[in-house]
Amino acid sequence: MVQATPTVQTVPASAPIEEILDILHRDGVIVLSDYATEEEVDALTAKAIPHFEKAEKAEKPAEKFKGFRASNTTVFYDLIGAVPEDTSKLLQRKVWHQVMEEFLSPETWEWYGDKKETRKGSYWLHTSIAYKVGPGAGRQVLHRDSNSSMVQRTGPESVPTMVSTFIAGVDVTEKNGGTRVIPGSHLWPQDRSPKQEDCCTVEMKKGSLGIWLGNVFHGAGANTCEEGEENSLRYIYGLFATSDNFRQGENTVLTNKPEEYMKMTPEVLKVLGFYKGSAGTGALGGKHPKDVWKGLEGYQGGEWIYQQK
Ligand SMILES: O=C(O)CCC(=O)C(=O)O
Ligand SMILES: [Fe+2]
Repeated sequence: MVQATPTVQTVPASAPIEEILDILHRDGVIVLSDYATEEEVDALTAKAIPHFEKAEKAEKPAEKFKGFRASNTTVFYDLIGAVPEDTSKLLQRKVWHQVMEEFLSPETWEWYGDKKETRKGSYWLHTSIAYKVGPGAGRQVLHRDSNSSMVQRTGPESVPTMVSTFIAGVDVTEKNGGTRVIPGSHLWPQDRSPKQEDCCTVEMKKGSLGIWLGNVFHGAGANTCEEGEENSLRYIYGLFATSDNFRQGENTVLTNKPEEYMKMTPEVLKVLGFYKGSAGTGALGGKHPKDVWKGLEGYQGGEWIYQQK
């Protein structure tokens, strides 16, 4: 049997929402062209560049090629904090919200006495991350973003806990390392591992929005451009969403003044939300909030009594 080559479908961001959702249900991935204007993304990139430079200066050489990210890749977290005005505009498009409403707002029901009560969930921003992927960058490991929620996927019946969206800051091509995805892999059994042969490239024009469900396998492609070639730096801006039940019952980091937190021990600060969670979530600029939040500047911490960091 001849295997059909997988492809990613591109439709205008103004296409009927039913069409967009049908494609996403079927393939788990789509590109929406003309999501943002060239001027909007150029303005964002101009403001992002100093933050990339700062991140590059802060990088320890040993960290450069290791871990989850591909080589020759600079990312900075908390894009909405770094470039608030331009980023928030990109979060205001109706279609973005319609997609999240569809995939991250599941209904759940439970017994209250002998009555069944149904509640509908909602979504919120998980992370906003800016990426600059340069010539020589290698392929990133194929992965599912939903794993950052640490809810065990069991198979096609597991709903995504995240949806990943990326605005193209330049024309994204196979040559500059466009993300490799496996359409349909959101419906795979859990024992099937991803292979590069199953992938195709998310190619998109500047200003497009690539969307994939958090349970779709994907990973950055290799950037085979020469230094200085047009579009050799692949700028993309990730706006990741998650179901809004992944949070504390009370927003405890807002309940006290900084001077009160300064007196608290590390284990108390941990349960209040000043440390990243076990999956890396709850970070501030990618770090433990207690290390970077201004209100805790100079915090000495003291002893961990009940648990280790
Ligand atoms: O760089 C890319 O194209 C994809 C990045 C990615 O998959 C991620 O950060 O989770
Ligand atoms: Fe990813």
